[in-house]
Amino acid sequence: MELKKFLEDKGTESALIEVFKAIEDASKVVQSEVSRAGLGADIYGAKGSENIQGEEQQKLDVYADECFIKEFRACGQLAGLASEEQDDALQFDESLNGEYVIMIDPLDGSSNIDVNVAIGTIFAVYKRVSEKGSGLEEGDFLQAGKHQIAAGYVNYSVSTQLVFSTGSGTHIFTLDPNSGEYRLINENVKFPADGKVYSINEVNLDDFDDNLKRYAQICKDKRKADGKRMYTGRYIGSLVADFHRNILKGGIYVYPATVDSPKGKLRLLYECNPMSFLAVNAGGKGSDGTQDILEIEPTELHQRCPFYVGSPVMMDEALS
Ligand code: AHM
Ligand code: MG
Repeated sequence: MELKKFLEDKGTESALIEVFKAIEDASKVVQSEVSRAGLGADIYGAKGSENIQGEEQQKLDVYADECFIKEFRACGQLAGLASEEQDDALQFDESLNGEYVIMIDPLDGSSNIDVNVAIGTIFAVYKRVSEKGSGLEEGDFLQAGKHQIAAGYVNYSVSTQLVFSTGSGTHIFTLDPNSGEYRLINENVKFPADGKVYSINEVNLDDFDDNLKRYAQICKDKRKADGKRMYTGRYIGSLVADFHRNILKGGIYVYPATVDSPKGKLRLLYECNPMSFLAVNAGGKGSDGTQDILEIEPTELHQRCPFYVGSPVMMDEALS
């Protein structure tokens, strides 16, 4: 089944279906560019600029950001956007009657672009809190994750997949290269209750607090009845790809506070919130180590936080 029909059948508001159309269209353009990257086209490498977080921007980061902004501006239902690659939130003056705002990480996993490893686009949609037709306010963007009305990601990998939730289940669509359409392949995907994968950048182990060090050790020590190890480590370094594997196979992803990133590395608004929304809608959990991610009241656009997300049994063990 195609995306538009699926959303219509679910009774999705027509304005939100138009937002999904914009995501669909922009992701196809980005997918096409990503797939040309291996041909030696001049799209690999650094752009020579930094984003507001002091991170070097890759050419594809900037390209993806421009593609999504162009489609979102044209869509007419979005009054504005916040992006990892934009210092400040953007207001779309031509669409102030739009009732939604969107947050994006246009190309997550930037360090993997040049080495042909999976990368992704992450998005989160909210109803604006300010009056339709008026200018946007800070509060439109600084909403707790529990107020998301839709969230998802596009995983540009062996195939390109769109994974999203509008608040009732998490669904997977695959881009069919023949028809150029996203097709439903997995409705109501469920995080396996338990898993065997733990995904964490262990080079930071010395920086972890004692509880997390202990959890990492438990993961290494745990054995099944036959003496074989219970868990295995898998860490791609693209949140989208690590999350995608874990939602299908069962597992936990952790990016805690470290010396290099004392508040954690990942951004609450366009990384942790949407991934937690997807996890919760698939029976998983998302936490900053002490509280539910979706309950955090943001104070800054590019706010970072420690992030734990995954299968419920593994999450409960890690958090305990
Ligand atoms: P990015 O949005 O700049 O690509 O950074 C986020 C990425 C995540 O996709 C990934 O899980 C993490 O950073 C990897 O960081 P590290 O290399 O420190 O393990
Ligand atoms: Mg990212």
